[in-house]
Amino acid sequence: MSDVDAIVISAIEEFGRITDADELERVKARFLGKSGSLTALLKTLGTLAPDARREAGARINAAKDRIEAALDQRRDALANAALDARLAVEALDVSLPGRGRGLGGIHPVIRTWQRIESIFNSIGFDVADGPEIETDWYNFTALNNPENHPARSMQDTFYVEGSDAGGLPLLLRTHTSPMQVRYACQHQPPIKVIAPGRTYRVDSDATHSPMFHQVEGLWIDENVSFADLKGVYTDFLRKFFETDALQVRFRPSYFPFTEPSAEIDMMFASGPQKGRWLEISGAGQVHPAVVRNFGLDPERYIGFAFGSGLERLSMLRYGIDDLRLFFDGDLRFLQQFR
Ligand code: 2U9
Repeated sequence: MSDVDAIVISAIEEFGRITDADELERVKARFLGKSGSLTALLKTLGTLAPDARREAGARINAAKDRIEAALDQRRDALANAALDARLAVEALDVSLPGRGRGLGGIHPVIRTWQRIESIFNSIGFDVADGPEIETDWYNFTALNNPENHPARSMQDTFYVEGSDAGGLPLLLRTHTSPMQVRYACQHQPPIKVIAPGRTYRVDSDATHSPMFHQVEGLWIDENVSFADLKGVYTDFLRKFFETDALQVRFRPSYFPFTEPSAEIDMMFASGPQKGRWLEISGAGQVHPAVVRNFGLDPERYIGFAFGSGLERLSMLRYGIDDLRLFFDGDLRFLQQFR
């Protein structure tokens, strides 16, 4: 075997052993580089006679072509192997079923909130909004709550740090009424508004949550009567529960902000709750002292207010028997309202 053949064979052998592309380029130099073995042979050509030089030159060039062909082949093989390895690591099975995104839903209490807004909107009521941290005046004083009323005690109300301009404590609103006070102070009669929202009281057991939702309504004008209250509220209940076969009764009651005041009961004519009076709301004619706090003359302006719990309305509408289900975040419960 000639020197030239031996070089070609050893190049092909070495290339075959190499598994790294950079290493392959380094080994290539040992054969074809400036001081490579084939280049060394080329340099000896000058010492040969012309015929022998031609023949040896041709053989060396052919060897160079074979080494370069082997090199290309190995380069391709290494590149393919690298690509295969990458594909294996980054494999993506496009035939797998997608994970999907869980479809969210509206919480049942918020559904009730939305239904109530749309029912009252349809009969001309505006919707008020306002802060959850309130001043003593908007939450109590403006609503004719006497100084010694238990609602004002630490046991019943969450007080927060800080105080208003008059040095009175700030608190988490105990009802949505302060939103209506703010609204009434900023608008001229007719004042026709509902105020839905979160409210807070120091109360926590099977039937009370420290945070719950209320909707209150207020209609003040020159001639709004208790009969209007009965009509509006009965109409609301029939729309909300989607039945006209629903009876409503008013029982005398007491609230500092209304006079006279009433508890509203309702009775379904069919279904599992049929035939039982159910307490649903409080209401009354707005107290003249409260009307005066809006900056209005109670001799001229009169009207009614009502207040209902959104959890209570939701429980009756959906047949839910435990208040805590609304606050547990249990998907088995919530998914039923998607
Ligand atoms: C203004 C004047 C009067 C709102 C009213 C009630 C009666 C009432 C309770 C029902 C169940 C609250 O969620 S509950 O615990 N509410 O009984 N609320 S009258 O009276 C107002 C409101 C605003 C300016």
